[in-house]
Amino acid sequence: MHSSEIARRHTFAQEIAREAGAIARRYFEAGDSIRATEKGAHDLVTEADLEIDRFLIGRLGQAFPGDGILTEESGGGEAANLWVIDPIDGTTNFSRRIPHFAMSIAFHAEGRTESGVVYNPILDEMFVARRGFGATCNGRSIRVRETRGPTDALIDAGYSSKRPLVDYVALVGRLLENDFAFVQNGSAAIGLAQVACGRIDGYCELFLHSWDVLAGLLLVEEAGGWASDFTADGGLLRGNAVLAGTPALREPLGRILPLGSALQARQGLRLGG
Ligand code: LIP
Repeated sequence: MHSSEIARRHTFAQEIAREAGAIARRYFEAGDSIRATEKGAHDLVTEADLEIDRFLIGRLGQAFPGDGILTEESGGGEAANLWVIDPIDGTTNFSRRIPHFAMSIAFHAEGRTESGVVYNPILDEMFVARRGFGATCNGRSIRVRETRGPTDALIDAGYSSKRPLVDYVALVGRLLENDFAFVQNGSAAIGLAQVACGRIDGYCELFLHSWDVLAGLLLVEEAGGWASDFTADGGLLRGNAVLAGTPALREPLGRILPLGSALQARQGLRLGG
């Protein structure tokens, strides 16, 4: 795709992320409780997720009728030019009015992510990356942190109920055994954006979908970090484990979650015990 066509989509993604953010803020700031439905254990959807999903699909369908769209709430399939969207990443936080959630919008063309936008509408933080053009937050260039090593590193280790609990316990046990500190903040998109801007040093989770991570992974790469090849082995549609961090942590984090076991994890083979 010609660079000017990618640039047009990159700018548009930021516009609609901000508009979608206004919808989320309306629910977040309204007095009454945010109604949520359980899709599974610790896996919620709210009326705001569905309204924003419809809104983004509508805007993109009008502006780029030939592009494919894959979203958490409406699904979708593969396409040469594909929008990969999570209307609200961190829905549990959102439903509890914890300002740690975001719209995540990625544009994936000919097998790689070209543009990524992660927008936290409550903190009004617009994280943006375009392949080959670096990463920014609210227009200011961002870089990953210069981590010295595990004893200096803070990792966001996301928990997914889609994998055996014993594997998550083993994962955080290995982080602690290897001198890492960890948090679990409930949004992969924001977790990866925080790696990109140097607030934390790494992100790992045993299973996620592409709509949770594609935009965030490009942010990390364009901010000087590294990220696992999430779309390997059909990860774009089937999901995958995710690992990302600062350069100094590539080897120690890779030992804790060997990407091989990522494949094992997706096939339900056990990490722990
Ligand atoms: C969430 C992810 C988070 C994970 C949660 C959930 P959602 O996405 O961002 O990393 O730990 O289980 O999958 O469901 O809020 O879009």
